[in-house]
Amino acid sequence: MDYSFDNQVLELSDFTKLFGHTPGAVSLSLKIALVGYPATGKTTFLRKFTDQVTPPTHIPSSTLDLASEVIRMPNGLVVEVFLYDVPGQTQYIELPKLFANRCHGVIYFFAHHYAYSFNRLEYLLKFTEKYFLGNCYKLIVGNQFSNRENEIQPYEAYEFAGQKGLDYIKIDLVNDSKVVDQCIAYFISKFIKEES
Ligand SMILES: Nc1nc2c(ncn2[C@@H]2O[C@H](COP(=O)(O)OP(=O)(O)OP(=O)(O)O)[C@@H](O)[C@H]2O)c(=O)[nH]1
Ligand SMILES: [Mg+2]
Repeated sequence: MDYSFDNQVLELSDFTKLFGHTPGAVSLSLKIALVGYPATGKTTFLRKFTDQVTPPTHIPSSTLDLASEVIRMPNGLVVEVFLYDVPGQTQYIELPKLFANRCHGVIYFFAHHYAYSFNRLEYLLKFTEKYFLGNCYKLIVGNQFSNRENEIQPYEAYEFAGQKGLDYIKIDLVNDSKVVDQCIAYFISKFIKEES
């Protein structure tokens, strides 16, 4: 099993970023929160999405960070994506505030080389469930650091996600340049399918 996205997501991830002001062009706004234990790759994910940069060292995030991009999908739809980078250290303080407004998607991060970050997902899922307003799509993302040995194997994460009725994707933020766009396209595909 390769734990990658399906064809529809792969097609949708072939989107174009629109730079500059696009008044009136946006037909859908999506708010996606990045949550998970410290040092699992949330800020790296955000930086990859906005400026294709991989932070070289772990500087723990201390405040909620927000980035947005306007993208044109292959089908012409223009979507504004807001990514909220929730600091691992203060997530239980930040999340209730963040979820006071509707969030359309949550990415739950763990790192494959660090079992504790995976074991905490159960609690984090329960914690966030309490605050959702409306339907919120969820994705479990296992960040595989190519320079570290796995403590959690992909099949374990796949089984855990299955028990929760969720999808799991294995990513490598350093070596796979398309994976961030694919995660974003995953939420857009869910939203288009089930809410339109
Ligand atoms: N090798 C490798 N390193 C990665 C990957 N993703 C992130 N890193 C590194 O892991 C470290 C931590 O990543 P961050 O993105 O800062 O982690 P975070 O989840 O934002 O952590 P907090 O802000 O403390 O919650 C950084 O040094 C990144 O360069 C990956 O896919 N592969
Ligand atoms: Mg961070």
